[in-house]
Amino acid sequence: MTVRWPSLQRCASRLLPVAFAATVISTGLTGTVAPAPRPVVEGQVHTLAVARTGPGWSRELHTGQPAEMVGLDWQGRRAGAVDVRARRDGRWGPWQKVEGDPAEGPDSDSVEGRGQRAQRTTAGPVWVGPGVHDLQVRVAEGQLDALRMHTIHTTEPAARGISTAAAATLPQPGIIGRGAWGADESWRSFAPGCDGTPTYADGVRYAVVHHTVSANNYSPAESAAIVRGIYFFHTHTNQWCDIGYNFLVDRYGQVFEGRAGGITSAVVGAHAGGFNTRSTGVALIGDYGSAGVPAATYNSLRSLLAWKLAYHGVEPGATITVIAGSFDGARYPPGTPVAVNTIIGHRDVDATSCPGNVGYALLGRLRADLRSDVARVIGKPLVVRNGTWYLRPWQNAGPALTFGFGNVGDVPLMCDWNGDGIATPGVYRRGWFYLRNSLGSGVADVAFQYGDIGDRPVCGDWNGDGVATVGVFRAGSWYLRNRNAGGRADIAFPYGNPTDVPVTGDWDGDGSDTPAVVRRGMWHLKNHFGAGPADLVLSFGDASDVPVVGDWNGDGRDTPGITRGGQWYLRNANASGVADVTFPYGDAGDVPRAWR
Ligand SMILES: [Ca+2]
Ligand SMILES: [Ca+2]
Ligand SMILES: [Ca+2]
Ligand SMILES: [Ca+2]
Repeated sequence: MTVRWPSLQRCASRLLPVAFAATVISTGLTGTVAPAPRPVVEGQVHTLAVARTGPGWSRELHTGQPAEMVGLDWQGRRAGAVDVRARRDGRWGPWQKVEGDPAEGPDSDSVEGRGQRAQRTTAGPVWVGPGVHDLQVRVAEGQLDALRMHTIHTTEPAARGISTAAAATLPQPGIIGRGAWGADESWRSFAPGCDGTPTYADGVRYAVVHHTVSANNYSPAESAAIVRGIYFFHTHTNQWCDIGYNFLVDRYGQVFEGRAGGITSAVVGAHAGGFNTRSTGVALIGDYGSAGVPAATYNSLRSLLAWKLAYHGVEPGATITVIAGSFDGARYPPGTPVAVNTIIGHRDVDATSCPGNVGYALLGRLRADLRSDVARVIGKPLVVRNGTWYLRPWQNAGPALTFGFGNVGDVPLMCDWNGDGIATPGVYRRGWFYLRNSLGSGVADVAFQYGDIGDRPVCGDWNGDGVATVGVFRAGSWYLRNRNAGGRADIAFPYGNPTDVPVTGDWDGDGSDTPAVVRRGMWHLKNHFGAGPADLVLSFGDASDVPVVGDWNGDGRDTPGITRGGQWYLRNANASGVADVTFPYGDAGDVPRAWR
């Protein structure tokens, strides 16, 4: 059987598979995979022709080493396509079209974009099924010089247990790490100029969705072998320093870590020429030119991007301006400002049809879904200035909701006083708390006396019942109430020095808020109430910064932030390190808080 495909269905790796009769499993397969024996991945290079070949040329090849994936390359930066088919049990399977893609790859001024590798065009790799020894190749399009075939033997070593990720707010989805899918880390220094060191950008601003254009007829157990095959091809044939994509999602909803460097970091990939810096590239394993995207794939892509974009403070669906990097054959010359959505398909920035017409058509729904996913749960900045509150709808964008509550000199608080899931304002004024249960100007819904002049007020859900209540910090001791009413402290203990800044948060995500003190840029976190040492000490900010706590990425854990002269620096981990998100909002002298 010969199936012809419209040439529009190209993509990043230019593989056009034929069969896509996969059985889609809709139950949650997303999860983590236990470490397994090191899998086998081996490659062979076969010279098919030393001179120029064109349409009509074909050749059969017997490989001693079994092959599961096949890629090709030829001399020069030149478009072309090759059909490949495999013989199994004495019968030839259908032809698969494999297209060369000059649009995929690293920016040309990067280490992996320079040199000899740019002089050849690569195509693939495509999945041909397990244990193939006999292959046939024919040129479908183009005049191809010095055509070579790369066969990749990539086996699945053992069955692996898959556990389902726990649901919370915007939790990190189960991601199969490089160790779990069997990445051979030595390949990151295989190509000339590659020393295994990832390249980082100063943040992630948008996501680029791809499809691998490899076949759709693989089993869940074969996905890791496909990822290893793509990794092998990208490092050994394309001569990149790692797999091009930052993440890969299979037809069954399994998510794989792509390029090394840390899933929470802004790792620069090689997936969208000229647009690799400050983007994260996610490849759907399969061909979505005409085949539908399985629900499991969509759901995992949605969970992955909700988590990843929230981590970097990206507003889903917003339009931003990015600057095109250098890339040979680029759609936009280097330095061109390009307006892009924060969730785009590869075709939006490069000359490619990636991620396929069906994949591309899903992006509108994906943007809307992610917008509501993320807006609901992330911590957003607010500042209070002379009794006026300015609440921003996104971390780095949007007009503020503005209203007055309290007076100059009041200490602002932002907590969920009635347990309806929405934080609203409160102020502390000389031993009195004034709490409001809605956003907007108006009188206090609750007012009571608790504490004394000079105390520093705090709020939080100390007992995990969903309702936030007040407390005060006085001379190194904490006095916490479990009701929003006057009376004696329910919890009292010494913790910190009188000059420390008291803050509170759910540092461990267990649903209850606990204290911390900030002392000259050092955060001393406690996960329970009582005297004694901190559970965790981390460094974030300087002595003159103003601490502000929030669940900035909506994953259920509060983490540090600081403001410094109107600039916000947010961290999404309770560990020392640099800011994950930074943006300007407000002025020096404003009191910063988080809301959601
Ligand atoms: Ca509330
Ligand atoms: Ca409570
Ligand atoms: Ca907690
Ligand atoms: Ca968080």
